[in-house]
Amino acid sequence: MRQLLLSAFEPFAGELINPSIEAARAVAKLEFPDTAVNLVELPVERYRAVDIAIARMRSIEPEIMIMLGLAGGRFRINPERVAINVDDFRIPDNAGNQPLGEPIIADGPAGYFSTLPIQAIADRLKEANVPAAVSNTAGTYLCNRLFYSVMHYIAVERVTTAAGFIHLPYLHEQTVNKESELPSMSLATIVEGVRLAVEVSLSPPRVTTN
Ligand code: PCA
Repeated sequence: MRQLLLSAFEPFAGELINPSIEAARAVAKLEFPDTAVNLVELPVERYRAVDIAIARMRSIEPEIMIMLGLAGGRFRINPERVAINVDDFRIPDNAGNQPLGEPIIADGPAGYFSTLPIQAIADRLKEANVPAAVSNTAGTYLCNRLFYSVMHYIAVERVTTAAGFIHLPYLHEQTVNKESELPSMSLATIVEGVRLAVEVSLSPPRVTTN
């Protein structure tokens, strides 16, 4: 069996839901040929999130790791190109941590690129009428920190996991009662997008342009 690990975050910033958990739970129940889809649900906490994710990676040794998170305000599903070595939290995390302009790993490289077929994922989603685009910034909050930390672990320990991060828009139920105009997507569309991202990651096209 091929092992795939999906990670997702609990709600944060006063929200009651996080599309990443809702979508990951749904996709983890689907069947993919010869593949076990494992799910790790993470707290929105600076240190514990990374510790829990890497502990699961050590035990599962996944061939593919797809990290999911919410980026409220995004219009499309965004496979992220790059993680950067900065913690700069606009708001405190769920444990009250709010680092401002600190490196994630002192003396670590400035950044890491996703090793998922990000352009092929975006293209496949669009083909299926799921709005998607490669994004060139995962921000400087916990999603970027998790993404950077996982890529650093892979680099330093020389494991062969292909890994990357995908940001998701708000769900409709998160925006209907907000005062400002915000983009949102249905859970069904997000689930279909994540399902297709898993499918493409399991059999990437031979030639990919990252
Ligand atoms: N999104 C946040 C962290 C948790 C989540 O789902 C982010 O984009 O950093």
